[in-house]
Amino acid sequence: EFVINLLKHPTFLNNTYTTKFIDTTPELFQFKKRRDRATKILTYIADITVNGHPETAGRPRPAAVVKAPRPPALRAEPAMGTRNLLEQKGPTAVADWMRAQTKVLITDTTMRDGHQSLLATRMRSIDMIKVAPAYAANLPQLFSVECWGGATFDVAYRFLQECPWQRLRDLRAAMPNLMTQMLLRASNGVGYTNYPDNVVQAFVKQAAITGVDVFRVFDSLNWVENMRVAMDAVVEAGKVCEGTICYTGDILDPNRAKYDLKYYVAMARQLEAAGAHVLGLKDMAGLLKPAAARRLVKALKDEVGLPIHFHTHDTSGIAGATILAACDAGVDAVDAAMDAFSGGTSQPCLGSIVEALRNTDRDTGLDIGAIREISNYWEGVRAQYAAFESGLPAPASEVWLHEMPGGQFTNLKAQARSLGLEDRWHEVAQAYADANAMFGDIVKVTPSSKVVGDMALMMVAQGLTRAQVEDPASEVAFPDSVVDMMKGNLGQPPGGWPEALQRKVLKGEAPFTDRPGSHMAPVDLEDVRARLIRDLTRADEEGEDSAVDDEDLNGYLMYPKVFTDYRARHRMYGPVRTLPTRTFFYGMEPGEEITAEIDPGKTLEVRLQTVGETNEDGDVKVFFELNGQPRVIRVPNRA
Ligand code: BTN
Ligand code: 3PY
Ligand code: ZN
Repeated sequence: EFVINLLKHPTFLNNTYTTKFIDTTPELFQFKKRRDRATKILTYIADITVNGHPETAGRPRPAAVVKAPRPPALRAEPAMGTRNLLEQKGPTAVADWMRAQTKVLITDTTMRDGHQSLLATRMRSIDMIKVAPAYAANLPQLFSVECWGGATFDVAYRFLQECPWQRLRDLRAAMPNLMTQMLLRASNGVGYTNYPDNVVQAFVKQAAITGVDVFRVFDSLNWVENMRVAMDAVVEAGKVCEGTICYTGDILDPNRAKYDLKYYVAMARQLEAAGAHVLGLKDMAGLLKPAAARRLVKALKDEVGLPIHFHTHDTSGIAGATILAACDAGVDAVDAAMDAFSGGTSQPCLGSIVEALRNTDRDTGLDIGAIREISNYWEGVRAQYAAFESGLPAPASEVWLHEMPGGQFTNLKAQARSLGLEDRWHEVAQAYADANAMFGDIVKVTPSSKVVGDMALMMVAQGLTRAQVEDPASEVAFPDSVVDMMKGNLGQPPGGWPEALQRKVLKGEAPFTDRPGSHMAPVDLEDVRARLIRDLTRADEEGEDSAVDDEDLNGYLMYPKVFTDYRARHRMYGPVRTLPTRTFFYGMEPGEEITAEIDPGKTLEVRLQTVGETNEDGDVKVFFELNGQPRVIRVPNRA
């Protein structure tokens, strides 16, 4: 085993072996028993088979007949697409090209917002990577594929035990002709709080290097001041900067005058002046009604020179009409999810939009047959995630009561469930509306939406009304996220925070009113890296796997504990991202056989023979065949 590890060491493979080798790589010469990756993966399968996956316990299970779907056949070599244009002529040329099209351009959101909004963000990379070549070959006319950012970054490390950067790298390689797109929360990165400017800059730079082409940049309070650092970094990287307005309220309702047409046009002008190539119009909750979309898109087209990219959610069931109204008013690009991942809290149905526009002057030109095949694949994928379905059974006009973002809906519902409040969901919806009113009617999108959600759950759990929360005489222990927001750490909403509530929450502490990043010291990136390597080395008694590349460093800067927990589990279980989804969440049945390609061309064939009895130490022996050879793995029975 020692010799094999030595031969595989990168230093050796790189031909940089010298006599100093023993001095510089002492970890190879500690004769400690080291488990190979196959053993680690078998340990994971054995553990899940015996103990179950903590995330699927007590949840609906995919039917036994549900098999991993096969991706569609490739119809042609990938034709030139938007990515080629970006590479050859740059982001301004992409924007000019968008404006010159009569067709409506389409972004497919299935790999990001689709599953974020329907399956609590739990889709695994392997299910995306398998179908990505079919996108490149069969749908080369797509404007972009949204496949990164938002909640997917955190969830990949935290719950799926995989590296989000590797997902991006693999998707980028599989779709060389299509622009990839990410959702970036401006100075909140892909996290829930403000990061120092140089952390945001480093993150954008790395995302561009690893493979993001279009950055949709928004701020959770629509504060353009807090978007500039991220937007500048995108422009600097030579990628498409989609400066984005988050839509809330109702421009047709005189009682919601805070967010009127003038407000949105003024913000669009600010984003144009800030250097956006494209104007994003992000209706994260699906509140924009068809008549309002007609007015808003027309005004933005008339008053601003940028192409407009519209994003909405179908929670109400009427978003398809809103998209068609926006198309009538001249919108340049719209977001949709592949049929099997559309509707409800997700985006409207991509295939139906394509059909609705066919043979009109805004015909998308997309191949409906190719769309159907890809959607059939997604249908099979979705069936495997039955445990994470918790969305709407039917369209709901209640969205205009609570105004909850589609991407938050399933997550908040899962949080409510874990607090025993799932059957009181409509009370949570009302409390969410009350909390919003209490905060002064704010834009609700990550992270501000999480703050409103935290407040709402607390109000329902503790039976608190808005009046009680606001009453200066009643003691309320506010959630940390509320204190943070009132302190000014997410920035400033239009008109500022309600002063009385802010005083009560902060208990006399003075809030910030400037840009949070302006009073955060830059992080010494190389110092953080050195300390992280030291910590990982110390935590790993086997003395391997403590390398920290730029992607790792940026992951750690976003989510320090989530990242180090991920690395600790990775040492234990190996590259479990390569397992089929059913195996990852449910383990294996006796007699079942699966494969896992742990490296290109290196495939493990795993057969589960039987699961033994639990011995007096509480351990279970699990009997496998690995590439035809018997292997026994012992795991604790924690059930
Ligand atoms: C998490 O929820 O922490 C991520 C899922 C991986 C946890 C692993 S799965 C095998 C083992 N059994 C558990 O209960 N936890 C770990
Ligand atoms: C996110 O930031 O994750 C969102 O989806 C906001 O809509
Ligand atoms: Zn969305």
